[in-house]
Amino acid sequence: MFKFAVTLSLLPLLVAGQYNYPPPAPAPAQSSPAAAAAAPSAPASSSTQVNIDVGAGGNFIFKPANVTAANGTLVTFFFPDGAIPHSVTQSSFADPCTPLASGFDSGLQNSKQFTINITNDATPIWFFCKAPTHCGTGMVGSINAPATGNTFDNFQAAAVKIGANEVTIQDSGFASGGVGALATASPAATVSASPSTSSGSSPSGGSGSDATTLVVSSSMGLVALLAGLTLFA
Ligand SMILES: *[C@@H]1O[C@H](CO)[C@@H](O)[C@H](O)[C@H]1NC(C)=O
Ligand SMILES: *[C@@H]1O[C@H](CO)[C@@H](O)[C@H](O)[C@H]1NC(C)=O
Ligand SMILES: *[C@@H]1O[C@H](CO)[C@@H](O)[C@H](O)[C@H]1NC(C)=O
Ligand SMILES: [Cu+2]
Repeated sequence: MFKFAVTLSLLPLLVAGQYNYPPPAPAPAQSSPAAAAAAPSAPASSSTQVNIDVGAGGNFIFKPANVTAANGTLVTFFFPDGAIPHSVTQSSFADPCTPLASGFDSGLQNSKQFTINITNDATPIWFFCKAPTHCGTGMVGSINAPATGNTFDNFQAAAVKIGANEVTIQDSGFASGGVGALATASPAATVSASPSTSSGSSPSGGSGSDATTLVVSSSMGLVALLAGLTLFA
């Protein structure tokens, strides 16, 4: 009888151990990543525009080639007039010259502009030009690439390493979608010239990207732009 009573008295402890009772305080649940992500902290109305010249100066480059763009930023690529068509085709860090499944693709273009909308600035976006031989000579670009590790420089070096072994990618025109950025409209006739043509930014991007960033909703942004342009004057 005494033994039975002891066994009964242990029951709550056993139950507690098995079902982890009492439950943890609700505080950790409120600060979970899911709850943090759902918090309406990020302004949805960021109206930033970034312009990138495709094949700037007749070279097989994107200019700038490495930019930072927050969620909601519209990144517009300008394809110049000229005999050589280029493309903006999403790829991956691991395979610079291979289209990413469900990635965006402008298709080979001339005299057009093409815009993507950044939807996840926490994910680097890698892209290349699918015109034969262009990627293997380093015609690649990145958005929100990290400063260390998988950097833009390492991405471009990987493309150049592929070099003449680049596999020719068939052009099937515009593909909507994208990972980390969305393309919703096919390339359209150019309606505004890219200001980056005269910015003198370096081909590899870097600090030059600041000069082509227009924060349209903020006068501070314009001041920053003017300051950036002054640096190149
Ligand atoms: C860009 O995408 C965001 C959602 O990710 C949306 O709220 C915004 O309206 C889009 N901007 C344009 C110009 O389509
Ligand atoms: C941008 O959007 C992505 C996807 O919703 C989110 O994971 C990320 O935290 C957002 N970035 C910022 C700075 O809010
Ligand atoms: C590319 O841009 C990122 C910011 O998005 C910056 O941190 C990085 O240093 C740049 N890399 C190169 C090689 O310019
Ligand atoms: Cu090209």
